[in-house]
Amino acid sequence: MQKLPMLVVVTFLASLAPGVATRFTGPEMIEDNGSPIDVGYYGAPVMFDWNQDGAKDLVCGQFTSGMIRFYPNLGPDTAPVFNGFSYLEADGAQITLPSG
Ligand SMILES: [Ca+2]
Repeated sequence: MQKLPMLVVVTFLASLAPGVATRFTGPEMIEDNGSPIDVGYYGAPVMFDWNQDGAKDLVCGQFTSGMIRFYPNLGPDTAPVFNGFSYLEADGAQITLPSG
């Protein structure tokens, strides 16, 4: 089965101020250390400051084995930088969800 790279982010170019039109640009590949991130299908990525360092990180499911990847953001929210991931754990065990 051929996997598709995770194609996600639509760049948000607008102020959230009332009355200001929101503009979107085309999709961009999210990269980890210079290579597109590939989690298979149904990744459901979320940007959230998981490690509470002030920068939004990437948390994303992975089709194979149903594990959840955590990519800490090493850059600013406006230009995130990812360099590796770990799997989320609870009580010392990797979190897994039912997967196909
Ligand atoms: Ca963070």
